[in-house]
Amino acid sequence: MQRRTTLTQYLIEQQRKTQKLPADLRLLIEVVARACKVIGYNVSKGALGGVLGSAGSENVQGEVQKKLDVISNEILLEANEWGGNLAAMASEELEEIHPIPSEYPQGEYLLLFDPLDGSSNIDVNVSIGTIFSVLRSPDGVNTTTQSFLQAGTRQVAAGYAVYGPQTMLVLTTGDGVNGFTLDRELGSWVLTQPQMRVPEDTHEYAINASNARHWHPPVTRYVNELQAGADGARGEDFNMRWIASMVADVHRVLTRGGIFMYPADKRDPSKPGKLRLMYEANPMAFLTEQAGGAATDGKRRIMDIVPERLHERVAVFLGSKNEVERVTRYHDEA
Ligand code: P6P
Repeated sequence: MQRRTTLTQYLIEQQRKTQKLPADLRLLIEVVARACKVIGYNVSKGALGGVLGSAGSENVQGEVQKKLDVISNEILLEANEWGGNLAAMASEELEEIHPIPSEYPQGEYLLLFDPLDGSSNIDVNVSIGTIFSVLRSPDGVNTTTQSFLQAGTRQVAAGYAVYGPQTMLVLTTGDGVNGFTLDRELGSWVLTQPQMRVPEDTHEYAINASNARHWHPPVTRYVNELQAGADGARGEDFNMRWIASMVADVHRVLTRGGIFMYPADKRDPSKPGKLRLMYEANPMAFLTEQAGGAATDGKRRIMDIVPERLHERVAVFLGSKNEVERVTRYHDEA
C-alpha cells in the first residue's frame, strides 16, 4: 500500500527537518486547515444546507455578503480564538481587527484571511476558496491594527483552500509549496502535489477582458500582443481563462503555469485594482514566489509593499516569471 503523507505528518517532519516551524505555528496551520474542512463541508451542501444566496448585509468593502461569506468568517474566527497562538485576527469581512477574547491566552501570531473568496460564484456552483496569511505580532498583548501593517516578506506562512471538484489545501511555510487533497473518508489532508513549481514560461493568461477599455497602456500593449498570437510580435498563440475566483485562477497558475492579472485601471486612481493586499495579494504572492514564479503590482514586487491600511487594494500580476517580468517591463517603459 502506497505510504501517504498527511498534513500533520508533513508539518511534524518540516519542524524536525528545518527547525524553522515552531510548534505554535504548526498548531495554527492545523487549526486553519481544520476550519477549511468545515467551510468546505458547508460549501458542498449548497442549497441542501440553505446556505446559498445573500445574507442581506454588506461587508467593509461595500460588497453584498453571501450567507456562506458570513458562515465561513464565523467558522475561522471561532476555530482560532482559543488556541493560544494568536495575538489577533483580520478578515476581509470585518472592518476592524478581531482581538482574542480575554478568556483565552494570547500568542505571537497574526492571522489574516479572506474567508470565502470568489463568492459571486457560490450560487452558480463554481470553485471558490479560503485564503490565509500568517505574520508575527511585533506588539504582543498590545496588538493593534498597526501591528498588522507589515510587508508581505514578513509572512511566516500562507495558503489557500480551494473548494472545487477536489477540496485542496495549498501551503507554504517558506520552504516551497505543497498541495494536499482532502480525503473525505478519513477527513485527512493528504500530500498529493509536493513541491509545486510554476513554469517560467506560459501560453495561458487570466484577466477580466471586459475591462479592456479602462486599462492603462502597458496592460493594453501586453494583452494585445497575447491576443495577436502567432500573427503578432510574440509569434506564438496564447489561451485565456477567467474564472473570477482568484483562488481557482491562481491554483491553475501554480499547477500548470500562467499569468494572473487584476490591473489598476483608469476608472478610479484611488483604487489600484480590486484585490486586497494583505489577505489576497500577499499570500498568493508568497506562494507564487515560493513556487518559482513572480508577483508585482506592475512596478513593485508585491511582497515589498509596506501597507498603510488594513484593507488597501493593489494591482496584481503574478505567475510565470518571464511573463510577469515582461508586463512589468512594459510598465517601466511607459
Ligand atoms: P471580477 C472575487 O470577487 C474576486 O475578489 C477575486 O476572487 C476574483 O479574481 C475577482 O474578484 C473577480 O473580479 O471583476 O472579474 O468580477
